[in-house]
Parts: sequence; structure tokens; C-alpha cells
Amino acid sequence: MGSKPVGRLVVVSNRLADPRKPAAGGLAVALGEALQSTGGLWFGWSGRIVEGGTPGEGELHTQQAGTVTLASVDLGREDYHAYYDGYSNGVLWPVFHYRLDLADFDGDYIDGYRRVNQLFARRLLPLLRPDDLVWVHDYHLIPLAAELRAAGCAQRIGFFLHIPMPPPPILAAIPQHDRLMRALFSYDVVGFQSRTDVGHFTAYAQAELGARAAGEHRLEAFGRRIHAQAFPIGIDVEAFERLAHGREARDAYTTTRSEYARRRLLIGVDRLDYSKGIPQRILAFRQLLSSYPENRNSATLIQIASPSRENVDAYTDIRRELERLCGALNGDFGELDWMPVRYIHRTVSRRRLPGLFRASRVGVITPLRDGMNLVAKEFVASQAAADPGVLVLSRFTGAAEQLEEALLVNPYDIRGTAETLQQALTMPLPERQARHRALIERLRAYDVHAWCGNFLSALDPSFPADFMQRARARRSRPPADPGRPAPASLPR
Ligand code: GDG
Repeated sequence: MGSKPVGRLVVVSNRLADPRKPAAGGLAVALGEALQSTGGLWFGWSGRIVEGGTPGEGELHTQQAGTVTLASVDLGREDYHAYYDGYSNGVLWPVFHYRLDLADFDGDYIDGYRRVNQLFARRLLPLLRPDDLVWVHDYHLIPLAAELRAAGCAQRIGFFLHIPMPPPPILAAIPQHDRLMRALFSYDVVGFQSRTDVGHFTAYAQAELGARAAGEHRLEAFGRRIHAQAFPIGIDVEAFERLAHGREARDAYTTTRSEYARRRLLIGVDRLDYSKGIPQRILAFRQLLSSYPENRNSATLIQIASPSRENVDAYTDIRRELERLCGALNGDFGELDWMPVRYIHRTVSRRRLPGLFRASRVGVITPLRDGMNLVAKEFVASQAAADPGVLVLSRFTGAAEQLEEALLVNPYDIRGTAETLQQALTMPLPERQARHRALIERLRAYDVHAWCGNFLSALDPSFPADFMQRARARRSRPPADPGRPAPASLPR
């Protein structure tokens, strides 16, 4: 094992990130490193929408970024709307986050979703070489392998689902669920964030698709055997720590600490998404101020909610709801010199985030449902070991399976969450240190490089175990691009 040269890596995701820009987040950087080391190809949507474009058609653009080829396809307005806003974010996102009430099943978007997956397969296939390993990311592209296989693609193809996999009866509410899930059997490896997700997928495949277990991590159906396993995604801990020691993070820390010198800060950072439980978090903070009045004029919640998917109706509703809740809280509890909640509906520079995290006593990460949640990990990585803040984390995140030393909460239980916030605010230093030590060790052991390496060696066992370390050693860091904040997850 290990003598055969590894194949070229081909990453396919809805959006691409330029791997040369270190301002890109951990995931883009890790994928970029893996791509660079194999001289790879990154394929996806160009981000360009062509008005009046022919459905199912889109021009291909290629560009060289060091040793990595970036290949991207334009989409016509109609395709984009049905594939992205419609099926991906109006049907799959809510259902996979257990929100059948928010799913738009009437929209008739499935044809556009299929068309774009077929277009991607058509444009990608001629670019593939026989030894390539193809790694497809996320719910936008579930049918891609089936489309590639139908056109004769025999390369190994892996799929990673970044969002949760719901339990079978919820999944079965999607009118096309069987065809959609059957398509996963065209992959060789299907990766999930958590063991819970793998359990749901296995139960669904057995009950609805007649799949049978064929050994550890193996399922068989439709004459194919797939490898289905949890590969919990991590962050680039070292890069985040470097960011935390950078000038902008230090400035953010100092300014925040002096501005809130007499206050104890709690912080939440999320894309403004209904899955993130932000309204429940505001209510829990309100409950904290009611139940534990000693926190009045002291505890302050900074909630950064970066704009996201503003074309989808459910996102306008959540924005209004949050503005109302924050306004009411500040109106009811605020003093001339103290606003309980600072709600910021803007993207904050990635370089400042670690400073804000470090200045906060409590990280409040309470999604109703989340595949993993990288913010929880970034909060932990930002803390000073000598005087660390406390992570309050929803038990319904993938991260909760790993970060056992966080204070886990049920975000629907407003009173329970308020009590846990109080526990976090009053936790003695030795306990904070002990919890932080255990958490940071786990983050290091399961960082984004380990995630990438583990997935790739499941896809092709000839990938050496230390592949990612070697890839990193070879990489020379170009100068930082300070201008452009970028999310650590794939751009959504
Ligand atoms: C999906 C899954 C899974 C957020 N606001 C700002 C900002 N961010 C950055 C965070 C973090 C990233 O965006 C968000 O990552 P999450 O993991 O928390 O959530 P999703 O975007 O929903 O990601 C999720 C992930 O994919 C990876 O597999 O963990 O479960 O839903 O890095 O820091 N960054 C900046 N300004 C902001 O205002 N710069």
C-alpha cells in the first residue's frame, strides 16, 4: 500500500473558493491544500447568472490558480432560481434541518435541480482523467454521481453532506425522496458529519430502499456497495490561532474589552438562518435577565448575524422576528448606559472574529439543528488557556457529539438554556480551564486536515495517512489578502 501514486483530486461544490487566498476559511484552505498537492481541479458554479439563458445550458470558464485548475459554469436565471433558491434552499435545506413547515413543496423546482446537476455532469465529464478521484460536496449536488455514471464515468466518487441527515419519516416527506436518496448509491463513499446522521441514513436506506448492511460502514443496494461513515469536519486550529494573534484580532479584543469594561460579554455569530436558533437564544438571554437580575446592567449579548439567502422568503421572516425580539429586549431591560443585546446584521471581518470571541466570557451557539457548526470550534480555538471563556452549545449540533466538555443545552428549552447561561457566567476558573483544555485537545486531534485526509483515504486507500501533513509541508503561504472577509465553510 502507498506505492501507487495517488490520483488527481477533483473537488465539486456549488461555489468555488480561490485556494491561493489564505483569507478564505479553513475548509476552502484545506481543500485547496489537498488540490494543490495533486495538481487538482475545482469545479462548480461560477456565481454568474445569465439573464434569459437557455435552461440546462451554461458556459464553462477555466482559470489556473497555481497548480489548481478552477473550472466553473454559468447558470441561466431560470435554472439558478429553481436549482439554488428553489430546490436546494427552499426544499432540501429546510427538510434536512427538520423544518417541514418551511419547505416549499409546491414550487416545482425539481426539474431545474436535475437540469443543473445534468449540466454539471456534462461539463465535468470531459475534464476528468481515468485516475481522478472526485469529491462532491453538499446537498446542491446529491444527484451528480448518478448523472456522471449514466454518462459512463467510472472514477471513484465520494460525497460529503455538510448539513444534517434527518430521520426517515421527515426525509420521506420530500415527494422525490426515493429517487434523491437512491442517487447516493452511485457514490463510492458517502460521508456525514455525525453518527446520528449516519444512523438516520442507514435506517432510511434499509426501510425505504431495501438496502442491507454489508459489514462495518458498508451498505448494499441496487447492486452497489457504498461506504457510509461519519467524518466530523474540523477547523484549521493553527491557522485560527495565528489569526487570533494577528493585529486585527488584537485590536478587536482591546477595543471590545475597553468598551465593555464593566460588562460580561456573551457572543453569538451565525449566518442569519432559521436553523441557528437565534430567536430562542434572545429569549433565553431575556429569561436570564429575568431569573438572575444580578446580570442586569452587566451581561451583554453581542449577536452577529451575517446576511444570507435574502431571496428566500423564510429568511426575510426570521430577520423581522429578530429585529422585533432584540428591540423589545432592549426596550424592556435597557438603561441609558446599557443595552442588553447588540444585534449586528452585517458580516464582520474574519480577522476580527477571534478577538471578539476572546473578549467574551460565554459563546452561545444554540442552533435548533446544525450539521456540525464551525463557530463553536472557532470560539474554543480563540480562547486564552489561562482565562478561557465557556462554550454553551446546542445538543442538536454535530459538534455536540465531539465537544462533550461544552455546556450542552436544548435550545427549545428557554428556561433550561437561561440556567445554563448563568452556570457559564459563574463558572470558577479551574473548571473553565479544565474544560477548555479537553476541548482544544479534541479540536487539534480532529482538525480540518485530519477530516480531509480521513475522507480521502476512505475514498482511495492508497492515499497515505500523512497525505495532508505532506501537502501542508509543501505549501508556501502567499501574502495575506486583508480586504476580503470569507466564511470558513464553503460559500453558501
Ligand atoms: C455549513 C453547515 C457545517 C459567520 N458569520 C460571519 C462569519 N461566519 C463564518 C463562521 C464560520 C462559518 O461562517 C459558518 O460555519 P458554520 O459551520 O457555523 O455554519 P454554515 O455556514 O451553516 O455551514 C454547518 C459547515 O457547513 C461546514 O461543514 O459546520 O453545520 O450548516 O466559519 O466564522 N465569518 C465572518 N463574518 C461573519 O459575520 N468573517
